[in-house]
Amino acid sequence: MHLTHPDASIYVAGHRGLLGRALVKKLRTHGYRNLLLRTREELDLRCQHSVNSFFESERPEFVILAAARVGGILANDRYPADFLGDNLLIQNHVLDAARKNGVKRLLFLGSTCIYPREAEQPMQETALLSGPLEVTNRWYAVAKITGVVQCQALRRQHGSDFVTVMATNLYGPGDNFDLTSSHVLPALMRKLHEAHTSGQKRISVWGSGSPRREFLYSEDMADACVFVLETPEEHLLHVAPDSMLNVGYGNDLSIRELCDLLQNVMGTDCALDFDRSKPDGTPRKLVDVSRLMKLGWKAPTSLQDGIQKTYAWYKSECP
Ligand code: GFB
Repeated sequence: MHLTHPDASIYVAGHRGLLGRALVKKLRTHGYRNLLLRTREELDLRCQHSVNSFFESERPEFVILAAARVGGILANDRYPADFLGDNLLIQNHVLDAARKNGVKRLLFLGSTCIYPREAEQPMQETALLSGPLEVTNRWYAVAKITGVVQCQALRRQHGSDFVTVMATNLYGPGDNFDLTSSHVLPALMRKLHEAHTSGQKRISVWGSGSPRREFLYSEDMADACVFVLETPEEHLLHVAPDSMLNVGYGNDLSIRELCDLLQNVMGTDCALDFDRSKPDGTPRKLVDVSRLMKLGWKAPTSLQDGIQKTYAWYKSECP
């Protein structure tokens, strides 16, 4: 059942993360005033007992599962057991409790790394499980694939209205700017800013610069999530019979081109040193967004504008 009422109770799991904070802002803008929010300290989603107690006492009507252990290419490689294990625990507990407590619709956040490394571009939802995964993030990918397939299984066996959205690489205000665990866009933004302000004027860019990535502004992703929650089930399943929807910007660029765009928007002029001892990861992962476009949603924020907004936030929060 889709979201219609401003008093519907909506549990946003992971509301302090990059997407979670954008979701809370977007839901409030849309007039939803009954949001259930718990920090990690208040509710450890890796603990099944705590998750069950929370669902039994609060009985959320709608759930957005945006809580996950996430990170960039190096963090995925360094902490494979956490990326696989923590994500499996979180999603198993939440999906099970949501099903048992009659949640009306749940939105599960997948990722475009669930698709095979050599999937045809742009990648369609039907590419799921059609070939081998990229090695640098297969731990995380296996966990997310399990979540997507579990949502499909719960729908099939129990009729649960659980929908999955596959987010491309997100960026925006509140992102992780830590240089060892972050994704590429915030890492390069910070490196350029610090090199520019310190007068050092050179930055290290991991890999060859040739991999291509698609970037989506976090507030656009939040907008897509609310749009999907508000879409009637029959429309949604007509377009997405497997209840999977890719969410992307619609085009991609190489890491070298991303550096040029960042420099342009940020007004920096640094030399780039490509560090080929670091992995490139998947060569390309552009998603096919035609399902969501058919339903009537398209990302409104250009990469240039999104970078501008993110940089303004970065300068105000981390000067
Ligand atoms: O964003 P990123 O860490 O992860 O890296 P993925 C994207 C590309 O940017 C890789 C290069 O080719 C990196 O080598 N890169 C260049 C850098 N300089 C840097 C830098 O300073 N920091 C970082 N982090 N990268 C992630 C997955 O894959 O995508 C996650 O690891 C998830 O599990 C996420 O799926 C959406 O795009 O390769």
